[in-house]
Formats: sequence, C-alpha cells, structure tokens
Amino acid sequence: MKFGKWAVWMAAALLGCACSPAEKPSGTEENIPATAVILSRESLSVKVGDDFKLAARIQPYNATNQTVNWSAGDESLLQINAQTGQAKALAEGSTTVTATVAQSTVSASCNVTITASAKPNPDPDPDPDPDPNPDPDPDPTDPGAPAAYGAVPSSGQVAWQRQELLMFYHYGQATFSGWDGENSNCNGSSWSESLLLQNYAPTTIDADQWVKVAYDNGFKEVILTAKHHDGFCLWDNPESTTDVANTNCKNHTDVVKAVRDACNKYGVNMGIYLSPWDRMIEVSGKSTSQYETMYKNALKDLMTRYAPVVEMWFDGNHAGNFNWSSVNQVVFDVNPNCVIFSNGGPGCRWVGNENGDAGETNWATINIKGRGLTPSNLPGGYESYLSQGDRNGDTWCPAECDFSIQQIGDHNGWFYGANDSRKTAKQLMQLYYESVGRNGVFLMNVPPSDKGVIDDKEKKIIEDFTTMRKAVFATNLAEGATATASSVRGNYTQGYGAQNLLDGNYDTYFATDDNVKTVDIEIALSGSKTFNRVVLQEYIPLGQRVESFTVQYKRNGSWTDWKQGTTIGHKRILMGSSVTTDAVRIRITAALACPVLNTFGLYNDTVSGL
Ligand code: FUL
Repeated sequence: MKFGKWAVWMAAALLGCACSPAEKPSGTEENIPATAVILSRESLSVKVGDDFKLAARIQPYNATNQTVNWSAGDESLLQINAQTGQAKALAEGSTTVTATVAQSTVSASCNVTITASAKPNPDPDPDPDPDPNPDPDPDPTDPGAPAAYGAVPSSGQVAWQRQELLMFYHYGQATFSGWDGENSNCNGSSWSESLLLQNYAPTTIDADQWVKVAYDNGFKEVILTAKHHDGFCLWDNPESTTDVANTNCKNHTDVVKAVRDACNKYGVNMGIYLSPWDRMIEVSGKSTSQYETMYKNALKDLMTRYAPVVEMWFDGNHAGNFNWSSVNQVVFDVNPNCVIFSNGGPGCRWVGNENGDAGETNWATINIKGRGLTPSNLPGGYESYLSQGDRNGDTWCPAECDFSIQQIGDHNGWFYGANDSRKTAKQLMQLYYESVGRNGVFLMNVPPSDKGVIDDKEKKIIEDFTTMRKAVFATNLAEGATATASSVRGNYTQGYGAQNLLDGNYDTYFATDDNVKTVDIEIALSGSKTFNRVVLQEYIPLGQRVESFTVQYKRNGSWTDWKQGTTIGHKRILMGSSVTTDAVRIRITAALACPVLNTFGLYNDTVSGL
C-alpha cells in the first residue's frame, strides 16, 4: 500500500466530503455549451382556442446560453410567440412545438394534438329577431392556462416524483463480511482487493424476489449499489478488477443485470448508485484525475449496459473533487431525462438527514446555479437548507428522503445484519407522512440478506406497512362532494373550477387569475364525514406556488380552524385530530403566483395509531 499518495488523496477527498462543503474556485465553468433542452411535456392535448405555454430546461443547468427560441410545426394550427413560447391553438389537427437553444442546433419537441373547442358551435340558424332580454352574464371564455412559475421540473422529474415510493438495495461483499467501506479497515485488516473478493460468498441471489417485494408493495423504483465505498463492483466493471467477475464464485451473477431483468419483468424503474468514495482507489495510489476518468468510464458502461436508468445516485460521503458537471454529462449523454441525485442535485437532492423525513416547509427548488456544483458544495447550514429547499431557488431539485429499514442502535444498517433491529410498520407509516406527505419521496433501504433474498422479517414489516397505507387511503371521503371557490381563473369554471380537485385526473386543475394569490375553496361533502388527514397537491409541471394555507371545517354552522400548513408541492398530507363535519374549506393565504392545484383528498387514519 502506498501510504504517501493515500494520505494526499484522503486529504483531498476529505476537503470535499459531505460534512464540510468545499468551495470550488469561481470561473471554472464559463462558456459551457448547451447539450440538451428538455420540455415540461413530451405530448399535450389542447382544444381549439386554448392558450398554453411549455417550460424548457437547458442542460447542463449552468450552460452559458439560456435563451430558447420557440416555433410551431404548422403555423396554421398553432400560433406561438418565438421569444416567450406563449402559444394558442388555432385549428384541429396535430403539430409540434419546438424549443431550440439560441445559436445552436440543440432542440426538443412536444407533440400537440388539437381537438374541437369545448364550446358549442355558434347557432347555425340565428334568430333574426334580436333577443328582447339578452343574457346579462354571457358564458366566460377560456382565459388560457397559467404560465409556468419560476423553476419547473423536467418531464423526467415529474415522473420521478409521482413514483413516491422507492426502494434501495445495499448488497455486496459487506453483506457477507459486515465490513462496509465506512469502517476504517476490513475484518481488522487493511483494505485489499483479495480480502473483498474472498468475502463475497453468495450461494444464491434471487434478484427477482427483491424486485417482486418492491412491486407487490407499490414501490415504483429500485436503486442498487453497483459499487459501495469499499470499491466492490456488482457487475464486470471494465475499469476494475474488484468485481463479481473476479470472485471465486462459480457462475458468478452480474447482479446489476439480474436486477435490470427483474425490473423489466415487473415494470419497476431502475436507479443505480455508484459510490465516488472508493477504498480500492485509496490503496491503489491513483490520482483524483486518474480516478475521475475511471469513474466516468464505469458510469458510461452502467448507463449504456443497463439502460434505461431513471435515477443516478452520487453519494456525498467523501465525494471528492471531480469535475461534477462533466460527470453528470456522462449520464445525460446516454439518458437526458435521468434524475441525478446528490447533496445538491441537479435532478433531486439529499434531504439533509438520513432519518427519512423532510422539513414541514419543503420547496422543490434550491439555488445551485453558478455554485460550481459538487455533491457537497452548498451554502452554509446546508443540512437544514436541504430539508426545506429554497422559496426562490433557481433550480427544480426536489428532496429524496433516504433511510434504512434496519438499524444498528440508532444508526441506519445499510447492509444486511441478521441481528440488526428493524423499524416497525407504524414507524414506516410515520416516515411516509413525513416524506411523501411533505413534498418529498420515500427511499427505504431494504438490504438483501446473505441468503440472496429479502428476509421474511423485512418482508412482513413492509407488507404490514402496505396494508396500513392502503387502509388509510382506500376511501376518499371527498368523493361525491361539490367544490366551489371564491375566485376561478377567468370565471371559466369548466376549465379551472374547483371541481377539478376531485376528478382524479392529474392534468386538470383548479386555478385563479394571475393576480389572485389568495382564495377560499369550499368542499360540501356528500354527507357527514369523520376525517383526520387532508391531502392537497399542486400541479407541479407549472411550478410550486403555495406558501401557506389553512384547513377549516364547519362546526355548528361556523368555519373553525382545523390545521395550518405552509408549502404543498407535489403532495402535502396534513395530520390532525379526528373531526366530523359536512363541509371543509381550504384557505390559500399566501402564494408566490396564482395557485394551481389538482387534487384534494380527505381521509380517516384509524389504523396507524399516529
Ligand atoms: C451514505 C453512505 O455513507 C451510506 O453507506 C449509505 O450508502 C447511504 C445511502 O448514504 O452517505
């Protein structure tokens, strides 16, 4: 082992570790060309006469040129402002909207289908006598959809957040040895490749069962540690000899492929974790720049071999001083819609703790432009910054709340431990409320055991959690209710009325006029109901807007406060005491722009004990 170089590398790595954000010299990321532009929608259906506007996101996020020019495939069907992107559907048919980054050929298109106007055709045989009593209140016309506000998600980020439940698999030599890279040595000896290769001793690996457990319990994505901090790789990494292909196991399994195949079978999305911190690199004496090249090659190999990869996980622990923009680019070159996780995105962010809970106030936006992004280069006090996001953040980068179902004392047990304690179904339910219910996603680590399966103990707890969750959300007590609002966009209730909150359609929403930022929404229930949970969702393709709201209910004929909330985002679940009523009122008391909400739900949790 070359201690001299190892010590230098460790010092460099520690400077960039998750616990001590490092400043990157300014001016290193000037004149960065745009490599892709992503639209908020890949396809869209509108009606003749509708106004709409798509949001465009340029990659990399810090590309120098941020100007987009807009055009329509067929201008007789669609009129579009070349600078602002504001569009109007003129006639029935199909066409495209294209956004092209100025002075480049980088572009993206959205297919637009235009159908007949919802408004009835004008009377073909008009009454020749003028109406003696003209309608004093003629039908309002569609004022057009609200423009996107602030930083908005890509279509990949919207799809990612709507998954809500994600499962992590930490598996590798540490499953057998109990020594993961966070230990200062391996089995009491210095870290060495031969030790790792010897330690890895599976008799069988049933990745199909791992993914089935996820699928059966409503988890939409799984993330596998293709390489953890020890440096042991679960696939035949062309850049390393410390991998499954070099172990003594006869018929070694490419574990990444096994998970890929199972994901294909069950229709579950796949994410990959590739640890920047690597004990084998430390003992090799390789320089950071040599390692960066190896890391990028390994990443490219993973991206291409196991595509599609919906999420790439860059752990901030000892993440080192790579040129992270160029590492991200390796991912985007193969999959421009991949959501990249790190302490600071750019696709989604660490929530600032490993307890699985987000801040009660939680913006999906943070400031990362111009920071010379590294997985740890964020403002001071960044852990609380990450848990709450930034109201005026320049980039859409929602929070992912990771934790492990296994615990060693009060720490997460990332790799399987037969004697580790386990969280209970009730604790998982609490974390669900504190992650998904606070505009985050729930990322639970379920470590496969040394027997190559998810152990029955874990399986049972996850199934109990599923039963509990399903019981709580089985009946929306707002079904059959009537919703009205104190103000509706352009008075056009058929397009933007409060009833859209109850129709179960993600893409129809309630909205107000651009200058109306506070509004009351009354929900007259179909009878007397007892509830203790309220679910609200903003239509995030148009940005996050609401800053505060109050939920009230009718008690003895008067409105009574039940609970107050701050942000909503993709989903907010308010938990309160059980009350019985026949009417509920949502008062939006502050918003950054006109509120745009697509879902209201009312539930009664009588099973979790929370
Ligand atoms: C942390 C790592 O150090 C843990 O080992 C684990 O992989 C967790 C998900 O992220 O930062």
